[in-house]
Amino acid sequence: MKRFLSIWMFLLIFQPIIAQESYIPTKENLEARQWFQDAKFGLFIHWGVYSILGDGEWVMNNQNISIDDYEKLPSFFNPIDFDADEWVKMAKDAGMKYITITSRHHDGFSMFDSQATDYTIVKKTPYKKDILKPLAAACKREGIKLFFYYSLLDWHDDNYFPRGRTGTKIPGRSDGDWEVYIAFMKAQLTELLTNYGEIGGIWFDGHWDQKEWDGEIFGKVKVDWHYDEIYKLIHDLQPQCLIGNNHHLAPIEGEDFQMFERDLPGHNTTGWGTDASDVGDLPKEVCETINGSWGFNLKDNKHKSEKELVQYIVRSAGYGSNLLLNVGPMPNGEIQLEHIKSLEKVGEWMRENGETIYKTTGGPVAPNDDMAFTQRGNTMYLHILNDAKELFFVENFKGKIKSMHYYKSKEKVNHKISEYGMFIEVPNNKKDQIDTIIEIVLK
Ligand code: H79
Repeated sequence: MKRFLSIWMFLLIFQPIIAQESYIPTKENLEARQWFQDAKFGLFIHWGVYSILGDGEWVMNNQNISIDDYEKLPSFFNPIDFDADEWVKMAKDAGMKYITITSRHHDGFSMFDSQATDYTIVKKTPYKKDILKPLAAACKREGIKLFFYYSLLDWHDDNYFPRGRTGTKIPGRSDGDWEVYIAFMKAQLTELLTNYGEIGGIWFDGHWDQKEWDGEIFGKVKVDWHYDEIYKLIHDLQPQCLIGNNHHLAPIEGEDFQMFERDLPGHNTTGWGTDASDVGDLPKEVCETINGSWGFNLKDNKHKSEKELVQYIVRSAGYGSNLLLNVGPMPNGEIQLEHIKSLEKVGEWMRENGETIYKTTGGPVAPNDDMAFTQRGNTMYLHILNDAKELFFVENFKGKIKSMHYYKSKEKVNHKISEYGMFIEVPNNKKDQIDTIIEIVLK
């Protein structure tokens, strides 16, 4: 009896993940996946009332700000300098093809007009305007696709109950009803997929909040996220809309792309990321910050250099993945000058070298410290990323070479192929500090 009870309780506590079963992506969806796979570079935007405090998007949890205190923030949020066209143009000039913005982060505050809650930018801020509306319009004008980040976890809504492993010390939270919370999310997702035209995708985050975690490995999920209903709802409303979920697991049925937070696919340097064995076949996206923070952080000066940013695009592409590069706009609606400048430089690089990135797949050899390969048809692009060496070796290089020259100068590249692989000589005077690109045309 005891044993029976414990199995029963186990099943009650650890719900299996129920996905959108027998999901067959539509033609529009498959085309959208191909578009996504080709896009290679997007802008992530973390913006919310937390930006006011200049301490990142986790500030409510990190400083244990009570519900009552946090609710004062919207009354100060008045981003009079927000200009959707400027953001979209900045992204486009940087060579980005899409924008993913936080419609609602873990603090539970909706940055859009929602009838499902009063806790929104329209109803609670002096600004009173939906920011997704002008952004959607600007994106449409400029041919940039718009994706919505949507948090599954919520530190503000009592109905996010049972609570997860984070936000537990935030004062003022009460018990609520999980099923009501699921219905709320479905209502909001319906709004997001009805009121803003065609949406590129939904980017879920927070699943891991409901996973057991002993500091080293994750256990089972404690709740039923109703992904079967949520994913079906999204695909029914907009079949082309790509679903990604930052759960750090292998893709679940119903998802259309797989994302990797702050790690290249197959790497798990954070310790809580996706295992190499869970990397699937869906289009991939790596996300990373332009400094060290997602939401605006006043004291974060770890701005990545042009070289670091470009090389991360190249390495991501070498894994066949997009890079979703994040900025955290300031509370006035402007993006930090340092970041605007960095993106301008990246844009210059992409204009000159984008041919070696866009519409490519990962190359035949996985990226390493020295290099990354991208490939399109019979052409391979070998990106030399280590400017401290002159001799390079590509292990197990296979393929018959028709021509091999520097992408920029068109000069021939000294190389030798043996049964072990290819030796390449890149003398210092031929090198580019950021990326020496070699074009290899195969027979
Ligand atoms: O939106 C940005 C972040 O706010 C969000 N995802 C990006 C895109 C994010 N939230 N958390 N994380 C990323 C990583 C957090 C990991 C931890 Fe944990 C939460 C470490 C400890 C608590 C994971 C969950 C490991 C244990 C529990």
